[in-house]
Formats: sequence, structure tokens, C-alpha cells
Amino acid sequence: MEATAKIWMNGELIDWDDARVHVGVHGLHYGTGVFEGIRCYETPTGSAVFRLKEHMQRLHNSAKLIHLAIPYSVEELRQATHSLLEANGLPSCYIRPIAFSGYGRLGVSAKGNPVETVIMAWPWGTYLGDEALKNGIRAKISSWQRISANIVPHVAKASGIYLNSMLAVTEAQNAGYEEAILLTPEGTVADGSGENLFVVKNGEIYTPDLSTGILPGITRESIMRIAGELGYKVHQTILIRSDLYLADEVFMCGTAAEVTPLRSIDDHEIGVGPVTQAIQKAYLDTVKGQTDKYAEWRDVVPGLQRAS
Ligand code: PPE
Repeated sequence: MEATAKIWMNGELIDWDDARVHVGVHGLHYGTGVFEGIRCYETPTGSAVFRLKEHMQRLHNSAKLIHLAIPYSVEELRQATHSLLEANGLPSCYIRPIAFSGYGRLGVSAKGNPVETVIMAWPWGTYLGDEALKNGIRAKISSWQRISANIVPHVAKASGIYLNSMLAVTEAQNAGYEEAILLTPEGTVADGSGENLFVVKNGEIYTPDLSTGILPGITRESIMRIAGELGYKVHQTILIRSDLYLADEVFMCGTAAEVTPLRSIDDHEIGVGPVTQAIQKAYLDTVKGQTDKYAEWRDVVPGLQRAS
């Protein structure tokens, strides 16, 4: 992680090195936190945060699901992000808001603890390497199952849940692959360790539906709309692992991963295809403002605005 000038912490902009907490905070011991991953891109009209409001709304939803009361509204967090990006002056960056149970009671219950709210931003290039976006990555189905709805609410982007993802991606990387694909306990396809997943077959597009243990990805939702407008039929459905092996194309998507093709899965060659390439281009054009479409998704930072 590359240090930047400022971090927004509990309502104030403070120096990067001063953004500290005590080792006794509840969130560190029990993973009682929620976070977001957001990207800000350089566009012709200035630096624009992609779907900032929707990300802050998901942060609030995640917090509600784990009984965490964030003391700032969605709009306040949006303004805080603007002021942080203005202070750091980065034309493009990755943004990481996090809220967690703080210092007070240490024991499983977090009741009564203060909530710490932080927003960090730093330059983050491609998630899976520069090659990944172009030539795709090799993925492996994990022996770790995706946590299911009655274990912890997978709809929440909660810190503790990421132990599941961490184990899966570590297992995949130790076996020489770049990314893991997690299946539900029922054996249907869920998602990657930090991405949603799409399959292309006979010119139509399929993605696991929201009941399959996935995070309701904002990129996933954007891509369903973009792909629909490009003329593709998009199905939210149940997929099994054979659907992956027999796919014409498979790609993963997420804020960090953007649109990353899968070159192979469990050593079944798939290859990078034209539908993935078309969607990748349309997505990158959208976030970078290379199209007039979807302008409502690009939240231009007031202090980083410029005439086009
Ligand atoms: N599934 C998971 C498990 C996930 O972590 C992400 C985001 C997504 C799907 C896609 O969600 P969205 O970004 O709203 O389209 N993963 C974030 C964190 C990755 C990390 O390494 O940390 C991200 O992409 O920012």
C-alpha cells in the first residue's frame, strides 16, 4: 500500500501516520467491521468516483446486518470522501472506507462499544496484475465453501467474512493459480475471493443469483446493465461447476478486479473471448467517462473538477 497525505478518521482529516487505534479494539479481535472498496478514475471532466453513493449505502446495509451503528449518514460519508480526495489530490485511486467496533468492551458482544469510521485512499493499479486484464488469469475451484446465508450474512461486506476469501485465495495461489472460485455448500457456483463471476455461453450471459452466497456486487449490477444495453441477454441463475468448464468465456468483476477474463479453470482451457472484451471495454469506458452514458454513476469530486 502506498501512503498518501491524509486519512479521514471520525470526522477529521489527519496525517496518514497518525491514523492509529489501540490493539484492544473489538474489530481487530473479532472481525466486527464493515468496509467498502471504491475506485476513483480520471475522466474528461475531472476525477470521478464510480457509484460512490451506492457503495456508501452498501456500507450502511452491511453495518445494519452486523449491528454496527455508523454515526455518519451516506451523504456525510460521500462528502467526507470528496474532502479526502481533494486533500490528497490524487487523480485516480482506490478508496477504502471502514467502520468497526472500537475500544471498550472486549468479549464477543460488541454492545456499547464506540464505532470508529475511517476512509483511506491510495493509488492501486490492476488488482490481479497488468497482464490479467488482457490475457486473463488461471482460477481454481476452492476446497473452501462460500459461507452461507445462515452462517453469517454474506450480503454484508464484513471484515470477518473475508477469512473465508483469504483461505480460498491462499489455497489457490499456493497451488500455482491466481484466483479461487468458491462454491456454496450445495455445490453451486458463488464467486471469487474478491469478485463476482459471469459465464458466456452461446452468446448469452449467466451469473449466479443473489441467493448463492455472493456479495451483491456493484460492478456486477453495472455490468448486467451495460451488457443488456450492448444487446446481450443476461440471466441470474444457478450455475454448477460443469457450466464453468464448458463455458465459451468466463470473467470475474469487481471494483478492484474491474473486468478480468479467466483463461482457464481447474486447467480446463477457456480463453479470452469477444464478449468479455466488449464488456471490459464498455465498463472501462464507463468508469473513465469515455462515454456520455451512465453519467449518473460518475461522482465528480468538486475540487478535482475540470472543464472538458
Ligand atoms: N465478491 C466479493 C467476495 C468481493 O470481495 C467483491 C469486492 C465483489 C464480489 C465485487 O463487488 P463490487 O466491488 O461491489 O463490484 N471486492 C473488493 C475488495 C477486494 C479486496 O482485495 O479487498 C473490491 O473489489 O474492491
